Amino acid sequence: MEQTFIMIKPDGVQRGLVGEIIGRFEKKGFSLKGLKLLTVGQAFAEKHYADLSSKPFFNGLVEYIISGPVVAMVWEGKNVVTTGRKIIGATNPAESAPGTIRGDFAIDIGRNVIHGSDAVESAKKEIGLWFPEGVANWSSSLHPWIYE
Ligand code: 3AN
Repeated sequence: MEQTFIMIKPDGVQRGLVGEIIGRFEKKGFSLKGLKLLTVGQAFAEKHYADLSSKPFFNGLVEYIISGPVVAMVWEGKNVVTTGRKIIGATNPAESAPGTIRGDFAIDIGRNVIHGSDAVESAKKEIGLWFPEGVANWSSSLHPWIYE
């Protein structure tokens, strides 16, 4: 089954949005496979955002991500990468629809509360980076009520 990497950024943790965000993925029917709270260092953040290293906002982005603890998660389910991005909303909160996490809880693009993998391939890469120890192997007893 497909997996995605979701990270609640330092602003989301500081603002007490962890439970709200986890609740949205849980209530949708996705399964939590990995979860930890950690503060990452500069080299790690630069690795996570390597694709954006040429962007003018790169240094600010790295500073923001290392500024406090984040909640790193792996969620599993059918189409979880694409659907997870829909639950999160557009990158710029000014364009994210109400009902999405960023649409409901964020204003500034540089404080947009949450990260979600943008493709199955990047999800695999990010899960490998953030969870080198691997993730849990369990199956929810609710599956027959969620999947046909
Ligand atoms: P997403 O997080 O929606 O996949 P990306 O991968 O384009 O978006 O950008 C990664 C992160 O970089 C965003 N979550 C946001 O925090 C930051 N970012 C993107 N564009 C800008 C920008 N124009 N100014 C400041 N920060 C930005």
